[in-house]
Amino acid sequence: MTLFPRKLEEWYKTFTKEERNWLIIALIIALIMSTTTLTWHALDREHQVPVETMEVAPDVFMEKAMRFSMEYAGKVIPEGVDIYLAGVQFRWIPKELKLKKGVTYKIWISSGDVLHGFSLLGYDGTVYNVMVMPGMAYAVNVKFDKTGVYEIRCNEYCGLGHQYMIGKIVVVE
Ligand SMILES: [Cu+2]
Repeated sequence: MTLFPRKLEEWYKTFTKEERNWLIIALIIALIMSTTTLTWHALDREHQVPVETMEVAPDVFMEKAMRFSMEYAGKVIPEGVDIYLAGVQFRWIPKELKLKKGVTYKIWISSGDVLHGFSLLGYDGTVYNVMVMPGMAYAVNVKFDKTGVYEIRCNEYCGLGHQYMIGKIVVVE
């Protein structure tokens, strides 16, 4: 079989009407998405996720989270105390955080082993999503305006027990 090079006209065809219309629609969507993203970034500084990052060895962070977990087990975490939350196959340490309503807390999140995801959904539609990489800690500022129980879910597939990786935030008066 012999291959013949194609002529330039065979490669470059002018747009059909449908192709041109789709291109215009795609450009409009891209424009709307970039505008809303930039506007949100400028207007809502408090909900930027994460607000801070730092490098940390997984075992060092795990120890911090374990110590924090033991110190505040069953207790309401006071205002101004930084929270340390570690994701590890297949649980969160601590598995439950008791927080006060209306108080802004800084939660440091990291992983003790593989890649995890921190996903927190609020009743008011607030969503926090952070990718949790081992070796990095991410700070997220959270504030709850309503009491109740909020779930922390791992949103990055991390192994066979991934679906059981559910933490809890209990917000009290
Ligand atoms: Cu997971």
